[in-house]
Amino acid sequence: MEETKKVMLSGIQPSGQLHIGNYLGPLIHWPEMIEEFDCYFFLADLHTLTVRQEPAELRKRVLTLLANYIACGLDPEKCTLFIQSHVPAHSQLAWVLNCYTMFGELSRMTQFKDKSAKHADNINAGLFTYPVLMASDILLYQPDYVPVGEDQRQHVEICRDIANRFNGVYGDVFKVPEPYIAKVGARIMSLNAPESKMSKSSPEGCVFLLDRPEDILRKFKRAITDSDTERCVRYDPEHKPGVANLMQIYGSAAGKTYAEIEREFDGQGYGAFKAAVGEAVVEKLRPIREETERLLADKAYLESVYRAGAEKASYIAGKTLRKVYKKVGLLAK
Ligand code: ATP
Ligand code: LTN
Repeated sequence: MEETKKVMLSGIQPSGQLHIGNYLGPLIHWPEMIEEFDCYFFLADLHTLTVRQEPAELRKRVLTLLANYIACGLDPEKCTLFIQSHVPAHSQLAWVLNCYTMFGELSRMTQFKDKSAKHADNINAGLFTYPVLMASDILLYQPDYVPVGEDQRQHVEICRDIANRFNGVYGDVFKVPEPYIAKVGARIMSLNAPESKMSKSSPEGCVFLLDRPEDILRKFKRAITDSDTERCVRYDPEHKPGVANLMQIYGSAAGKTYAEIEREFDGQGYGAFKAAVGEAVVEKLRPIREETERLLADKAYLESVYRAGAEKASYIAGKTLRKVYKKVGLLAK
């Protein structure tokens, strides 16, 4: 039975603190998946080097993200949790795949365009070839599905293109994976600018997983709703994007449908609604924050988790890498 399980893999960059977009989008669904799939979840630390990092800060963020993963319900006994840079095969496959990826297709990536506009003083080659490293992360483990938020769809698509191109030359070396994108929560918007997605790089509109309850309540109290005259809670993302975003957050955090939320706040203003969303998020995040703090106090345990994860991941990744090296004609040692 064990061998027939489908494989799932995903990763998050330790580029800042996790926010509720990362959580309510992809991460919240991962714990259910570990029961059904053979899951690999990793921390994409090499990817964060595309933007300048403060070394001590980065090391701290990696441990915090690992603790967050476990606190969110990723039991290391039931899935493989590891750190990207601990498995050298990721960088090794990335070099080979760089030679099977076209300049033109990388130039069309929206994340590259966005990030190079944002970091105009540091448009490095790593930022450009980011999707090739991501394709390597994925293809090494031959997954069936890659659960991510909507903004990563294009990266999974280019990974499929690279895999198909390689398979076209050398036979079925890579499984071609599917993106796996949740419907609700796939795109949580910023609380103070509901037209842009909540993003670590714009911390002002973010609610972080480790925020204190009073800060969370304050952030929701100040959240932008809408300037329309009809001040009622109704799901209408086009005309009421601020309210729709809060409904999305409330729906995921409290497990309610939009119709239920509309009924609950029928005849009430935005004040009561925003307070309720804040409360629901505080309650949802409380156990995660407490467990993360507990885990961070136990460095020896975290170390044992990422060491065991690296060993398991390296074994699988090594098999795929050896196959690729052989196919392209590198002499085995
Ligand atoms: P950055 O600002 O550095 O780009 P980010 O906040 O967008 O970071 P990532 O580390 O790029 O977060 O994303 C981690 C995962 O969370 C990805 O699967 C991504 O699709 C998802 N994600 C990021 N932001 C949101 C959001 N606002 N709503 C839903 N999912 C999101
Ligand atoms: N690019 C992703 C992080 C990431 C990833 C991956 C996700 C790196 N490698 C492989 C899924 C599979 C991001 O910025 N969220």
